[in-house]
Amino acid sequence: MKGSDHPYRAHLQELTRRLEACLEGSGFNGALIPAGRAPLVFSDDLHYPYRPNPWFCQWCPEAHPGSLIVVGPGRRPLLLFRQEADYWHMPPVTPSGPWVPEWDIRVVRSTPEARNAIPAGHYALLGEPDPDWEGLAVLNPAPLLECLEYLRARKTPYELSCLTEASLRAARGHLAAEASWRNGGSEFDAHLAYCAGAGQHDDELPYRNIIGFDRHGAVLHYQHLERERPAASRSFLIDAGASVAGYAADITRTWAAEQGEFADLVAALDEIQQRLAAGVTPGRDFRELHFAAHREIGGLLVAAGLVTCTAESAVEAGVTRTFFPHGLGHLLGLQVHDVAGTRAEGGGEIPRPDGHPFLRLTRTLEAGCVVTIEPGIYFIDMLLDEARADFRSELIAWDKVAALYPYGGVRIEDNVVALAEGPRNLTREAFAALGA
Ligand SMILES: [Mn+2]
Repeated sequence: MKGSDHPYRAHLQELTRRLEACLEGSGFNGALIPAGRAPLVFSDDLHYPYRPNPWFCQWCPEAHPGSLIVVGPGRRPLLLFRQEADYWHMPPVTPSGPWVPEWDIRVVRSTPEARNAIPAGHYALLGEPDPDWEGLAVLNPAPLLECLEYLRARKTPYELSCLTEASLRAARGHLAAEASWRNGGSEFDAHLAYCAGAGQHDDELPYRNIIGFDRHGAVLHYQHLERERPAASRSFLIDAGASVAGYAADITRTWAAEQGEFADLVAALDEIQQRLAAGVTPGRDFRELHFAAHREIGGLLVAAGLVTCTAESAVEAGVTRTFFPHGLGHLLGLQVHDVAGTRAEGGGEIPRPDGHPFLRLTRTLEAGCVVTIEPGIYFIDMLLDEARADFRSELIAWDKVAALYPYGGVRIEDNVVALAEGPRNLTREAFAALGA
């Protein structure tokens, strides 16, 4: 593709329009956006992993520590590309992607050189406070940041292509990790297989892999990787993503070792997940989709014999929240839980519904919004104990809970784009492209 018709060009134009609209009346004539740096560990000369500033990634596909961009209406974007004179590390290679012709790129060797290269102007700075850039700009003015955050939910075709690539990478990792589990690997082995399959190491992944066998599947953000393989593993839950040019995939799959009640539960939840994903359309209030998930899960609890009441009573009594205690999904993009999920247009918050404190997305979907759809059913000690201690106890079939308890839980999570012509499921597309 030639530079001139690359979707990046239209993306850059859209970002410039958004910035201009959000700057209106502010008195600023542009923004400085640093790529960020990796902080030093206390009393050490080693750094924490580098996590680039997402605002930088949105404008510029190649983020390296110490770089800075200058953007604003009516000006060509300027990249001050930091190439330190350094024989301890490999300096970043001067960029050459299809986005390069759209930029003025100036290589800088030091902070003073970068500061001197910034054209005169009244700027806002978007990013972490950093002594390197002190005194040059107003740090993160709230009205500007809120305006830009709100708009970030609408993805451009360029952003959708990055998210599509990220899903493909993640799907390759998922297939490799599943194979490792089926072939007798430990949680740690599955993690290594995932990284090899996705072609990314830990610091490149958008979040730490959640890889849980058996009961570990009941820990929503299970953070360990057991080195020992259990004698026999009956279930495998993996929540793992990948990133491309700063854009994240966020995918969960759950596998049963053998046919039986747990495999049936996984299959039934998969059907529910796909029905909910079909509801990702412009104009849909995500809170309503979250409630639809509760009604679906109520039906599944009845069908699986896990409750002794009707689906409606399971929802009303809060029993569905015992088994499904998190939100249906969240915005996805430059951050895995992308910004402004509860932000109203023009400012203010759209409240979470009572009793649903963990729902990260309360907005009405627009064309180009990318969300996760991730219903789950878990057997979590803390929540089961709470339910056992009150009126919910008689609504739950405890013998069935005991039978499924050793499997931990099920979550199925896809990344879905709301589009006028109907939802696009990036995750199912990626697995299908790999023949899975
Ligand atoms: Mn997620």
